[in-house]
Amino acid sequence: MTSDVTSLQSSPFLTAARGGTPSHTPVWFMRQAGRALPEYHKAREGVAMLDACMNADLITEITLQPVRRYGVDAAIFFSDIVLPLKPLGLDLEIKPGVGPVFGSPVRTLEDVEAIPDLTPEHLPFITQAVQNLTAELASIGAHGTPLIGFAGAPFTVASYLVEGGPSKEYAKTKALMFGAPDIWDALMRKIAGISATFLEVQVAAGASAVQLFDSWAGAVHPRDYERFVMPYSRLVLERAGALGVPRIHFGVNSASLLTLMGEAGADIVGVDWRTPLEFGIAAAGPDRGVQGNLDPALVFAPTEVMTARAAEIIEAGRAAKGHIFNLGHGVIPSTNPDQLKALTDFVHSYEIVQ
Ligand code: 1CP
Repeated sequence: MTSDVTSLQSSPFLTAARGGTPSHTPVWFMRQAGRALPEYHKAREGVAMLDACMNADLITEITLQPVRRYGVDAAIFFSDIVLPLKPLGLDLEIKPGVGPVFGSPVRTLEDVEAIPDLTPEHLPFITQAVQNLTAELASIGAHGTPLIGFAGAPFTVASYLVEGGPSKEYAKTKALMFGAPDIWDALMRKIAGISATFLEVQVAAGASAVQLFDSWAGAVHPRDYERFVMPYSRLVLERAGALGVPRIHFGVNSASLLTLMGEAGADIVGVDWRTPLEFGIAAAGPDRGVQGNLDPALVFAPTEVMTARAAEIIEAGRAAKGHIFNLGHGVIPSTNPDQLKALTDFVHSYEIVQ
């Protein structure tokens, strides 16, 4: 079956993302492409993560793998939140089992000013991969399958740049935030520009929704979020809003931030699994939809235990302006893909009663 852009707009994912009533609750999984899939390990054999993220053919293949296997309602572009910093010349590696590592952390105004601005010319492989993908995805599913573009929000990307790698306490990041607000402002503006351009390139090439990952924003107090984090995420979401695509905004441990994360400029607020979906719906307010939020560890329970919890989430989601089913954070690498297939089928077959 082939489909056009008009048909794609009536796909369950984009219908729910715009607050409409889809034929079934749409479902996709954060980090659905990647380590849980044997076909991913095969495709990545002998290829470093960042090299995979800069190879249009590999990006296309890896992005399509979970769509083929699970029949999810959306694809998420295979890349990483730090990827745009690589073509800018930063000393970046994504270390297996660790994550993004920067050889020269960014801590002074001179460090910030040395980071060039990102332009679409830095990302030809992204444009190529998105074009390949949207052409392929158009013929998957009754309406075609939408592609979600994504970027890292300034706080979460800053945490890697300032710490030099993954962190638990964000001590150096917060030291800069609280102690050197001028450097912090320059750094956050710089990253906001980079992340917004990354999203613009993906949407210009055919992505039909975007997700801004502020995975670690839950580490800050709401008042600090409002002052030191939200203005910069708003810059990114405003530029994405000008593109006319639905915007999803997600963070982990974000219960106290959900209202602010919505107000930063989201159409859909991502809810992590520690937060009851009803609470997330109330926090997002009547003008925004929600995404989430099954505990990613429930895939390790018997299938009927997992699906019973999924049913509760679908039921709760009916009170929202729109509900996109997802896990409450990324797929755990040791997940059995058969469980995600069973979960997708369950969500699709669960009857919507008006
Ligand atoms: O479905 C998908 O997998 C899409 C691709 C994707 C996405 C959306 C990857 C591939 N990374 C991301 C986003 C991302 N990257 C986030 C936000 C999502 C989240 O909260 O999980 C974050 C925080 C990162 C940073 C990152 N990159 C980490 C986390 C490190 C930490 O601080 O704990 C890790 C482990 C990576 C590497 C990475 N990115 C993606 C994959 C498949 C991997 C593993 C590398 C490999 O396979 O060798």
